[in-house]
Amino acid sequence: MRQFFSTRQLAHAPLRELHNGGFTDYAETPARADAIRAGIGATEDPADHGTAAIQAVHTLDYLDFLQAAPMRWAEAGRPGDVIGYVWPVVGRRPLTFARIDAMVGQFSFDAATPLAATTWDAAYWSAQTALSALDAVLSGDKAALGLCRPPGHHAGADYMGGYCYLNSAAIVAQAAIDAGKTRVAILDIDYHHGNGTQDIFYDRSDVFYASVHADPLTDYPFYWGHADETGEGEAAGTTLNLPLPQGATLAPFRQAQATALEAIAAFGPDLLVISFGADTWEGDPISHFKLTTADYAVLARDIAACRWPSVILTEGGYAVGALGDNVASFVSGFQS
Ligand code: Q9C
Ligand code: ZN
Repeated sequence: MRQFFSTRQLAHAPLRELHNGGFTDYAETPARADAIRAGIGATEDPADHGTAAIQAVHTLDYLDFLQAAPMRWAEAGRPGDVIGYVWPVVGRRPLTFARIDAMVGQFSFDAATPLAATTWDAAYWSAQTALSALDAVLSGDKAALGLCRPPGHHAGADYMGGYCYLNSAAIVAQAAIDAGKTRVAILDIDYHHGNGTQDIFYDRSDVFYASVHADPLTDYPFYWGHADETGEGEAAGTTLNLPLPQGATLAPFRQAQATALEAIAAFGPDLLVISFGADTWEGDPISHFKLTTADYAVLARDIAACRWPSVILTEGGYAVGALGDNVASFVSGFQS
């Protein structure tokens, strides 16, 4: 399987995040990418597809914000990375702010996603990595892997959050549609619900979003990913959320994934995008499922058996010591 990664994705390296009431070491580290590379072997540099595919998903004012905010933060005399402290809960209006603190609240939904001068380039190349994996599949490969770090599935059209800035899965799904695919499915098996991906395609009947994740009543991102969120308007029924309780092992996870695959089969996709997070692993430091390294090969074989051309993109996974083996296990299941 062709695998893509750019070393430019490593420069994004926030130090701290606001976690459960205090600042802690940032969990989404460059070492995660190094660990995955050590596990999966050689990767190819992605091609530069430019910004068109990114702009097909994200708004121009949000993309301007991602690039300019670190400079504005420094101009405001603030130390460290851009991080918000106030959010427009009641409803976001398209107001234009000059003050950085107002801007960051307007374009984010949590305080766990610091933005530095190095972030834009890393997120840009993470998206290019995903687009190169799509190219491989569009040119006939059964599957390809994008090592997407920083991850993407919490980022919406005009907001960052959950360590995510540009939504690579959404960018790939939209690029596939723009390349002539008529129906694209996204299977999200990160521990956390991919609220950004869901939001981007919530009213789109040509993109099916299915997610297996920790019940948002107990786990981040809390406000999205509940079973009664199923899509809106003509897209009603094209979002499927399958929350599981903390402690879930392979058996319930595999059963939920099978439910997702059946729904995707009924939808009839031309292409599958997989948001793969290894934060479902039993030893993950911020998550609470109980999957083993060997379980990822089982899950991947179940998906590969459906025979949809598949673009695999990495999302979370914070047990750095096991991350390479976990991603390698998933890839091996796809190939066997
Ligand atoms: N107390 C991804 O896996 N922090 N993002 C949670 C829980 C944010 C995870 C804090 C977790 C984001 C891509
Ligand atoms: Zn996650």
